[in-house]
Amino acid sequence: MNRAANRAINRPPLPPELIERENAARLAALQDEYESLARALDRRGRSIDAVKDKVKAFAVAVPTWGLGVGGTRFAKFPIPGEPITIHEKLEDAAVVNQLCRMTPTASPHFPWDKVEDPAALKEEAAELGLGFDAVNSNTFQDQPGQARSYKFGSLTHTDKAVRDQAIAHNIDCIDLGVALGSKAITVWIGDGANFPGQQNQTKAFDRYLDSMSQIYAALPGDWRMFMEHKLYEPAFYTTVISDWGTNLIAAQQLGEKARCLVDLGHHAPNVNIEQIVARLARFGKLGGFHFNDSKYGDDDLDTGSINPHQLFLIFNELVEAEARAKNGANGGFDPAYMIDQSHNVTDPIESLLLSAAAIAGSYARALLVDREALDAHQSDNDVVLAFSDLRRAYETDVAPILAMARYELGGAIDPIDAYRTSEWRPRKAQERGRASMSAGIV
Ligand code: AOS
Ligand code: ZN
Ligand code: ZN
Repeated sequence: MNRAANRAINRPPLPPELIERENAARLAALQDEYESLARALDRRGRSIDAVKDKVKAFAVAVPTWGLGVGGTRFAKFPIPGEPITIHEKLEDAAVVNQLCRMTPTASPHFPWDKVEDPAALKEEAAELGLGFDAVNSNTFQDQPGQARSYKFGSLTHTDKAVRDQAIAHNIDCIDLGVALGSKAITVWIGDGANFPGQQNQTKAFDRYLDSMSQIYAALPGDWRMFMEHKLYEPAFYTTVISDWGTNLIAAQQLGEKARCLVDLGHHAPNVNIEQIVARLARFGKLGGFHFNDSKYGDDDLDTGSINPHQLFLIFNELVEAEARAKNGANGGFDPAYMIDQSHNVTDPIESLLLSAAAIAGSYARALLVDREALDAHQSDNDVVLAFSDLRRAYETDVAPILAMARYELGGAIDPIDAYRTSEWRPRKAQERGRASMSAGIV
């Protein structure tokens, strides 16, 4: 799906010889496993090389805020050598991409990642083989020196002066994004209320539409606006953009460039997220994803760590939508894939490597579904065979496909092992020499 051109890495953060050495020790075993899987898939009428080629063209963006160690609202436990500045975060993002070759872009967050010279930052990222994905605005917390507070809302605040400040920030983010080569802005607001009666729900939504239409008007022609809904938190009684229905209404009002972004942790428990994906895709309003996983709420756990089957079923809908788009329906299909995780107990680089593999693995499994057969079983109402088609794809171990894709793109056959051998983090602990004690929640 939406890989930006596979960029050359002029300034590789890890020595390429290290990856080559690591790969040499694993190549024979990988070839053996790949060929064995190829034969098994061949018997099912599936081409392993076709799936591998699609995986090689797949990309997902890493969040700059996910490269530092995250936390909960109770605490954060920093690790030595974690990146703090945007420059260090880009370096770590480049490590992830050098090893897995499917994360060629970073999604920045402002004002956290703001620099004086965005053109220079773009250049710096390009040297590391990175581009910039959607820019993220932040009106869910107050910044030092900020004139007006977002305590009672930002884009939906009752005071026009606060709304204007939030609108101006979003437009500022678009300008920064243009300088960085980004093509989209993601807007998530925490606006809402903690008490019944605190907020007029209709007026708040109207103010949202009005503010967003002003931001929309500032979008360059080839840009998109991703709007992220979330059921609750930080507002615990009512949230202005609480669910995909509200989000879709807003996106439809705003216009063609406005799309809904699905963060996997932003739904009520047991909601059928793959159904939401199918609906949004069908009507050309699926902007993209924030991948993560959750057990209870917006836990921001590693993608696929809790509910890998749900992730597979989401990709099943995406592959279906992609095929439909190829046949000319829906006017094209290229949702933006981003990770949005908080790495509280792991090295973020390792979590991002595992998550990228979980995401691409779900895509690969979904590609293994025999869609013609599935369609026939559905038409015949043959429940067991239809379900079995999905189950067989889901149960396929696609690890050799992912490893071969990484290898052929110049990445590591075993990224975690190569990363640990590189001793990147201990080296950065020496060089960067301090741990971040900034607030926990991201
Ligand atoms: C918040 O819950 C959302 O998931 C946003 O995507 C947010 O901007 C991101 O988590 C960074 O704080
Ligand atoms: Zn998110
Ligand atoms: Zn979230």
